[in-house]
Amino acid sequence: MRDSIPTHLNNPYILPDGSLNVERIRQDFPILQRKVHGRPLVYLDNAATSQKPVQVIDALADFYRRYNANIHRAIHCLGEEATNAYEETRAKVARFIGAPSPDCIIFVRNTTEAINLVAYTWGRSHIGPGDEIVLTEMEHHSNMVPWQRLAQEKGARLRYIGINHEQCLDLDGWPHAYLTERTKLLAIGHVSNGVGTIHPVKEMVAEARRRGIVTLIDGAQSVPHMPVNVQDLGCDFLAFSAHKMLGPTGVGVLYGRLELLVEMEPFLSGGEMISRVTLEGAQWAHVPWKFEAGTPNIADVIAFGAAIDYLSQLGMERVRAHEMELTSYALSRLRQLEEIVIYGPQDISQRGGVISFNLPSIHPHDLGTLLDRFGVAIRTGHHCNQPLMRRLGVAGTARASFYVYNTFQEVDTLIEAIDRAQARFRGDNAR
Ligand code: C6P
Repeated sequence: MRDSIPTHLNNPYILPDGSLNVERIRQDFPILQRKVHGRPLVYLDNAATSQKPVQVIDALADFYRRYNANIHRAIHCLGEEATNAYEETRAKVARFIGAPSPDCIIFVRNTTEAINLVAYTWGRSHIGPGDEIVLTEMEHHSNMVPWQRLAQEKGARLRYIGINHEQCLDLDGWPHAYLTERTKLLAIGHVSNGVGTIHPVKEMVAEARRRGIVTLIDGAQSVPHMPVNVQDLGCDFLAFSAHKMLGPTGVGVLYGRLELLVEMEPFLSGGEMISRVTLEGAQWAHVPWKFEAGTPNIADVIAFGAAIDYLSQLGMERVRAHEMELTSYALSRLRQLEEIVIYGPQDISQRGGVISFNLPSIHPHDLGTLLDRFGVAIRTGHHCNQPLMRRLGVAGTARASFYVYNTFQEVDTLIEAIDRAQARFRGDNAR
């Protein structure tokens, strides 16, 4: 992959061989300097939320220090600067995911809200009794519960694509067994946050579109980690969160195909989303503002723009290449541990930078607690994937997830910490 990526000689984040200069990147993340329980922090919980570079932190502070004002209303200088910076982030997001226009980008709070927006607006007016919505058993609750509620309200039916022994989608019988003349929506995750599987969403979306079925991709775990282009994927909706891609919390994105957004009803209503209000009723503002009622999260949206700049400077192909190398190394080391069960496909090209595993002798929560004592932060539990965990026959897993600032040395620290946790646990249990 590296050979195809041009090296930018003036880019300090790229090494001469075209890979990420991780040591340089790490200097931008103040939190990586801190210690946890007296040890250097090894942050491997990036699927939950990523850390923030100084460029993002500074952009946030700079807004409040220099040009804090409400947007789209004031004609004063501060209001104009704030509006421009906010709308500039919309344009950056559009370019980042290959959207045809900034008008296709709606700012919300997070992935969860983006999916709910579609369920409440498009879903309410297009799903009726007997209609079918196709999901997978691997969906995060955020791409499952809104559809369960909608189906219940409308008398629609949910169909779930199952999984195979490697926790890939079981596509035997696809598409005929799932996509029928009653199917109205295909809503699927791009990368599983539970086990790291990358799904063949482009091919699945193409089958759905051929049948006139609307498609939604939950990109919470793909947009931060690999090149994602909505025109290439061909999806109607894409949802993702800024906080998982170096940006602040409280900002999410819904990309929507313009024709659909234009005909959709608003989600929340009130100020900012109208063009005219009388005592009798109101007319809506144009897309995307029709979907952004009230004062939005101005500062965080602007700081998200700095996160997009940062990732763009790294190059998403390099981000993906770095995570593949780390994941591959971590898998090779983890596989040497006795009795470990690692979930997800063997083929590294079908995996994101997420490794979910279980050690039969230690409950994942106990492992997580012991690793924390070594400064290693992982996530344990069901990862908002209860149906998937049930399918795997476990209450939860331990999960390490990587990002641009993680190193091979940190993988070694993880393995060493697991070794010591196992030894300690054996000792404790023997007593
Ligand atoms: N997954 C994790 O630790 P929000 O919380 O709205 O920003 O993102 C929700 C969400 C939706 N889809 C997928 C695939 C996700 O991974 C997440 C968030 C976190 O795995 C928190 S549960």
